[in-house]
Amino acid sequence: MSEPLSTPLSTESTAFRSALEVIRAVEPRIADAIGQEVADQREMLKLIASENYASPATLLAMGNWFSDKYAEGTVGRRFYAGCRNVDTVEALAAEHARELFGAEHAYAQPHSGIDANLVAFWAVLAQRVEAPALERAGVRNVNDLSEADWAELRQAFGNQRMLGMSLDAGGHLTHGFRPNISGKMFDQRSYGTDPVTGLIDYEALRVTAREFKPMIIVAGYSAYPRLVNFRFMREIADEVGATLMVDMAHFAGLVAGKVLTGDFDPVPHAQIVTTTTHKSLRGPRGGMVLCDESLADQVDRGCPMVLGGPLPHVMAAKAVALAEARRPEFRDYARAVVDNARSLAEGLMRRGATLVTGGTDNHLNLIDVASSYGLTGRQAESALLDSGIVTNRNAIPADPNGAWYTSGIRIGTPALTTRGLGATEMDEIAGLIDRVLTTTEPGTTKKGAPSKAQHILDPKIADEISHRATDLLTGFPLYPEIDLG
Ligand code: DSN
Repeated sequence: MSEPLSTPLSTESTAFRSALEVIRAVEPRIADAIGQEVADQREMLKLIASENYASPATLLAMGNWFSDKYAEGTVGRRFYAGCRNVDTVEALAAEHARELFGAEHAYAQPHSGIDANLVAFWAVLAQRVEAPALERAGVRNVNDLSEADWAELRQAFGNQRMLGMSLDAGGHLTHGFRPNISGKMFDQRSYGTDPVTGLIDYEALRVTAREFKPMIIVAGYSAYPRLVNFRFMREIADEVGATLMVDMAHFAGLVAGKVLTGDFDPVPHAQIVTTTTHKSLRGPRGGMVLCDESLADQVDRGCPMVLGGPLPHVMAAKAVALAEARRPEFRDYARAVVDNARSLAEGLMRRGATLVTGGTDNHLNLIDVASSYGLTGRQAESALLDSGIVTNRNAIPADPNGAWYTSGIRIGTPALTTRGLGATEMDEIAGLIDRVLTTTEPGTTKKGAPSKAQHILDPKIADEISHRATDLLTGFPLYPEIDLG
């Protein structure tokens, strides 16, 4: 009798298995941690709006010899010799980004979103503060300024204004808030949302901009479930002489996938656009800057201006992910992300949950768990995690529980959409979330006082939901092409 034929391992399985074997031979605990992380990600319902799953090609592109190369500077203008292959990689990443987003210029080096924003801030400061100072002094380089002119320029750098979206309306810490370096660099003022509709109040923004006269207006968010009209924002910026910067980290995948077009596509409207590459764009962990030609030279000075040595292996992965995002199927993906967020919203609201703004137009929803379920965001987040559902707490506008405990839970669909879940599954997930939150109660401190952190959830319910979440996911395997053995 002949032996049964075993199915040959896929190329991806062989690649990842071999990599783990090589790592295991040196530090088995790291190989175990990597294997465990894949297992955890496969089992959990991942609804963190800023997370996703990069493709095997993107992940593999990061583990290579480019990690061993220094390449300060940028393509064709390096401070190190021997960068021809890094130049190839960085130029390709930038080319894919320009083509994908229709941008005049792209800079693929930032290591993260914070870094991308810092590159952008300093590019604008260089264009609007440094360049005129050099011109006035009749020199080309800051090293040629007199001590007095240099002191004056340094004062001027620290004396500029920025207008950004308030944190509780969904803005980001790097948009001028004091705990972040942007808040220490700029005199910041915030714009918010209408207390009734929850939508950005553009007229109030215009009034604030006229009065405050910022040098930079920052648009973009990490917890706002609606569209932003970037044409309006540019009009306001032009009216007050501000540069419009858009941080599209959260919704870059929706721009790439042509779900956000026209007034809602930031690239044709803003002078400078920053992003991360690992959220809805589904690339490796990192950042990127797009800009018009007038800022290109300043942006390219990001390293060594504010960035440490580039990570060429990550730029290689960015190039791969951007090439994937240029394929027609990425548009289907981006559309499905938004459709799924809407299905989740409808499922939650039908069951009685209150959503900030009453729904969503993008990849995320914000549940007001305080008014819907009498919980803080911290309690809801922990109860959901006990039940195998990974979300994160988030402040809501005028949050009575502050930025630490919060009253909101932010849920996003980019990751589960990558796994192939659709409207039916979203409705079931809405039911699981609602069941966890309706059966969770606020807990108490050890001394019996009310606590904003502790929660009470019957472990049997948590187990039941957790099992259902895992069962649901077995129909949508993460990396079906990879068998780690
Ligand atoms: N940490 C990201 C998010 O979760 O929105 C933004 O920096």
